[in-house]
Amino acid sequence: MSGGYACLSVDEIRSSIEDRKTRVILAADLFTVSEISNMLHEVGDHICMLKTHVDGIHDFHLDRWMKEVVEPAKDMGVLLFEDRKFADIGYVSKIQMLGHQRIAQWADVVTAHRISGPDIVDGIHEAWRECGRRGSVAVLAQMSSSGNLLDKEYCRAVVDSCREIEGVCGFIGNGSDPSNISELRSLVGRDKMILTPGINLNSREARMGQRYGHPREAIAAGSDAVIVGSGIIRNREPLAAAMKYAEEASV
Ligand code: 6AU
Repeated sequence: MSGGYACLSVDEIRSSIEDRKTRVILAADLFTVSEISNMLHEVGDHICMLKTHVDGIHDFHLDRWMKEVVEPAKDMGVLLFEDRKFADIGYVSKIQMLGHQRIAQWADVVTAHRISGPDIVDGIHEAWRECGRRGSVAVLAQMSSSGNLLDKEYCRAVVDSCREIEGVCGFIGNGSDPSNISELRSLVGRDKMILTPGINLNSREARMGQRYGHPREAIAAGSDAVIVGSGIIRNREPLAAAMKYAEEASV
């Protein structure tokens, strides 16, 4: 318990990843519930979490979402990771968790920025508690996009202020540069996770300021799991691509 709420612990999340035998988190940046459901069914055996941006889904409908995405993912043992990047005050983050997409009802992990203060973590957990559920927050310590403002000093302040918070399972670290991951790991220690976007076997696929690194280098530098979107979902053969990323990200 922390701040009066029960959390999904780092150990529980790490053991769920181990059970799945893959360190690939799928960034399912697709536009309809069916596309996401179909992708989950296609590559589900090779991923440990399904990362979503529900606010980007054109036909989002909660009943369909629960039936076609959440229930199958749970049956597979795949954790649901909503990358909402909460950044508001604690109370507003809570109401966003409980808003029309009902993130608190189905997400196991959500992302948040630390910029507004540590109460954002409490707000998010209050929403889970009101739904009778547990989850955990991954806080952005670095970003993969070029020109971002999360510099070394900010990164250190994020880690120092969140390392002891039980409701935080870990940090988002930049996969496009393995030295960023090594530095983050030395700040974080072993007790929290590092989840790593900005991963693609083909760095030329980067667009709109995204930057990419290699999955094997990110894991070797200390990442717990890599977040892969385009490398799998835009591949002509998503299943073969997911298998390849899972193999490259194995230790
Ligand atoms: O592999 P991509 O480039 O197609 O997709 C990358 C995914 C997207 C981004 O929202 C997300 O990773 N992402 C994140 C997070 C928190 O996951 C942080 C970041 O710094 N960069 C980034 O691309 O769904």
